Amino acid sequence: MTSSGAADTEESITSLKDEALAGLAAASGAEALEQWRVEFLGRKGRLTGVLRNLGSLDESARRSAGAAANRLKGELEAAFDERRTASQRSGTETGPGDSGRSGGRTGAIDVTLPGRRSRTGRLHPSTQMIREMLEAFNEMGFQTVEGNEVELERYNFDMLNLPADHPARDMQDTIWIDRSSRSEGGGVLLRTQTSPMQPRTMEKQDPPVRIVSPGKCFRIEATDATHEWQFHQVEGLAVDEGLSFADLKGTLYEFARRIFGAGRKVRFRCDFFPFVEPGVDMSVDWNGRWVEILGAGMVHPQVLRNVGYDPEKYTGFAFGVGPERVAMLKYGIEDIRHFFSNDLRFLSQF
Ligand code: FA5
Repeated sequence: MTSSGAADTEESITSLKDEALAGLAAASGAEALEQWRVEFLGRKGRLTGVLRNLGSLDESARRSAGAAANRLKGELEAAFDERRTASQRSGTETGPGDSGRSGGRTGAIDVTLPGRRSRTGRLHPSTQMIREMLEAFNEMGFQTVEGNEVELERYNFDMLNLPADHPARDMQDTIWIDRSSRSEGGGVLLRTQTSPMQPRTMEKQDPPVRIVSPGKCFRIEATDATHEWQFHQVEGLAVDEGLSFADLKGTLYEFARRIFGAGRKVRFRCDFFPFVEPGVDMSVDWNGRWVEILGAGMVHPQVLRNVGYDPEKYTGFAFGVGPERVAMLKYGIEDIRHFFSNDLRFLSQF
């Protein structure tokens, strides 16, 4: 081939370069970039075509045109890599309206799609209710103390005026952990109530006492809409000189007012618990039906004696409220078994 053939080849390399770079600048999205790569750098692409034609040039023309073509190849590859990286970084591989054409290719990002909302956790409804109840009592001057779920028989029963042969022990069917030393009051159990926190607190401090103690309780129960085998209680205890039944009623009325509002009807009735005298329970109106939420009473003189307090000098009142029952009444929950069934449809309402 003549030198004019060499000049033609070099000219076509230059115009190919201009065309390729303009095309690359205009290519938007992963698909367009890939089309460009196939057209200019692919095995059957236009640059390969130029390289193939070099064979028809004489040796010196072939050498210079070959060098120019190889230089262009390197330039185009570098420009392509740079363009692709920039496109991936800006997240516009699949630009607006491009998602249909790319057909959801792996790795394609459509920046126009709305973000996915991440699910956040929240406190269990029992925990929320317990915190609200504790806040009400804390504001009335009661201090929060924590107890153990695994408890000694001595505190769950004996110190509370419930000796081993007392028939009232059957009121709460117990889940035992170790019964081997029961006769000495040393049996170990899952607490059936939070009341063991009464003697535990009084053993440690002198009056005045004013505490609330939340926690889980366990009983062998035939479960139904208002009874679970595991549930929570919030225990309350106040001991001082001169406390009377009026203080107990005033405290619990105020508690009900804070939780349910002033309009809700509550009712006290006589009840029996071996560790109080007199004993009561308090119920709240639920669509014309009374639902019991707590047991309470004046601390029995024998319980005060058991911890070394003088019942001639000190009197006190105590109560045990069930937060699941309170939440049922407050939020209209029909069945207590929802609380521990771990169903997100229920739990996420709170
Ligand atoms: C007691 O457990 C006494 N310790 C309460 C008490 C404390 C009385 C201090 C006097 C002085 P009772 O078994 O009634 O009492 O339970 C008290 C409250 O716990 C009930 O009103 C109810 O709200 C809740 N509760 C009791 N058993 C269950 C259960 N199986 N499932 C759900 N909540 C329960």
